[in-house]
Amino acid sequence: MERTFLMVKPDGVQRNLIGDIVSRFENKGFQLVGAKLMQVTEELAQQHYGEHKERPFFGELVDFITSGPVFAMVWEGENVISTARLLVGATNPTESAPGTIRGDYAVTVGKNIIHGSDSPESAVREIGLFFNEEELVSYDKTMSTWII
Ligand code: RTP
Ligand code: MG
Repeated sequence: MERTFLMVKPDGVQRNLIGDIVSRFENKGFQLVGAKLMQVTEELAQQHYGEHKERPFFGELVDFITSGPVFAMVWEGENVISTARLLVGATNPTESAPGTIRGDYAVTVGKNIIHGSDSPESAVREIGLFFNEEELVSYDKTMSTWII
């Protein structure tokens, strides 16, 4: 089953959007397999956003993502990588459609609430950067005896 890495950025945590964002992915039908509130270090930020290190906004991006706690998550499901990007919305909130997370909550590209892996390769790389294997849980909700 496919997995992706999603992260509520410091602006989303500060604006109390963790619950809403988790609900959107639960309601869609995806399964949470790992999550934690954490402070991103400068080193982790530079690794995570390494592909942008030559871009003029790289310094601001690293400063922003380390400015407060983030909520890091791994979600599992059919086509979850591309579908999660649809739910996240376009990078620039001036272009993200209403109904998407960025379309509903963000106004500026530098503070766009949430990160989502953009490919299977990115998902594997980012999950490995943020989580140890023992922090991820595979489980089958249909086997839960307390709801039978
Ligand atoms: P993310 O990696 O955060 O999920 O965002 P994304 O794939 O939609 O966009 P990406 O191209 O990977 O850019 C990473 C983040 O850099 C900031 N950005 N600023 N000032 C600018 O022109 C600019 N362009 C990108 C955004 O916060 C974007 O999420
Ligand atoms: Mg990206």
